Amino acid sequence: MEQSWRWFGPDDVVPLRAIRQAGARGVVTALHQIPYGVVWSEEEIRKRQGLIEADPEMGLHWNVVESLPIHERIKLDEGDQTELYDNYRASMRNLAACGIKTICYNFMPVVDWTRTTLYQPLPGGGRALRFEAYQYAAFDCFMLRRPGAEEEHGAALVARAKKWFDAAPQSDKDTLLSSIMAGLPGAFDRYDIPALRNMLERYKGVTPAILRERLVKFLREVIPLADELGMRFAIHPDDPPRSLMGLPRIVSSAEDFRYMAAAVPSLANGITLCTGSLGAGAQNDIPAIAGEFAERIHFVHLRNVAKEADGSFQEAEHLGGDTDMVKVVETLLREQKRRQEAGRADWRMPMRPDHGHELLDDINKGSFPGYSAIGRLKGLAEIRGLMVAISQLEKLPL
Ligand code: DNO
Repeated sequence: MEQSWRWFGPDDVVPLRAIRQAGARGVVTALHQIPYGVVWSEEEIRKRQGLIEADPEMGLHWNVVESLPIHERIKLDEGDQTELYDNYRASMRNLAACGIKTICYNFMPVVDWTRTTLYQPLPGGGRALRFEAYQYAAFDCFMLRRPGAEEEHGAALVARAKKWFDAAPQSDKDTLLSSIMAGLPGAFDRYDIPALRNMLERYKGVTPAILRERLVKFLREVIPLADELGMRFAIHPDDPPRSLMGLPRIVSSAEDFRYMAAAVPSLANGITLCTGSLGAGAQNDIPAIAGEFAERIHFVHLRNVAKEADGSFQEAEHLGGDTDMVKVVETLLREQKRRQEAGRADWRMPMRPDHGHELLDDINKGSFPGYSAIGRLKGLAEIRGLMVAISQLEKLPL
């Protein structure tokens, strides 16, 4: 696999040289400074590419865009979207002209990945991302005060949530809100409670079936051009793979991928296999999903989570947690071999270690939540070890 690393651009406290030291060559990035819906010009793309490739000795290159974001009005199917689609396709053409052809994106309404705790202490002083079900219920029921939320969460969780909410100082509630909002990269679209309520209102009546239709509409607007340009789209699954704040989420299971593939069969309509996002859902068997959709996997995020009975989960070590990473990696290496034998020049899949614990000198460095240097370096090193072992034992190309 093509070992890669997410870089948030010049403002990322984890510099490009850390990527090289961690042993990756592929750089996964986005022009986070450009507002959603605005064209990524070839000039801006080349500028970023220039930074990444400035030192030829490091041998880094920009291999995946994560993400080319979809404007909320497309998910809302609001107003005339012609210009948004024209701009999106213009960005695709500009990226393709620069040789960048793998696009990661998501179709989560309002929020992206969502946690309640960004700094859960680990034994020995590390820190992890965590989703605590009763705190999320407290947010939904008593901070957002969403009608119907209490019934959805169930009595036991609501009772625990209420106890927490009544005792917690305002500063803890503020931290909870900012933790829940932390998943939106870049400087745009972070909401406070009134703005969130307003967004939820705009999604009122949007069922999963309706959102699915909108996703298919988006795919029909972009996948034909992706085919023409030789680009690959890789949808990122919902994280966590369940409805949040009553919003529909439609990229959470094998069934959802089946629906997408049937609606727009081109292989350019592919997926990002994010083992951590999918792995937080009890409905998902990750090695089985990797096997079933192997030919559509254009990008891989490897990470593990440990689930708890009440719906809470915590980010585990990359080879710990509930997902059988050995099986997943073996399945992916087999798919690579199949692609190689089919004569595809780009048979190697871009892979990045997703999220890492904050470890040792990571603490208080100001890296983006989940994107510490040492934690991810450890994750990548463990996965690399696994890849090499499987490749040698099973005679599969790395
Ligand atoms: C979280 C990331 C996601 C991902 C987007 C892709 O750490 O994996 O935020 O970048 O959902 O569009």
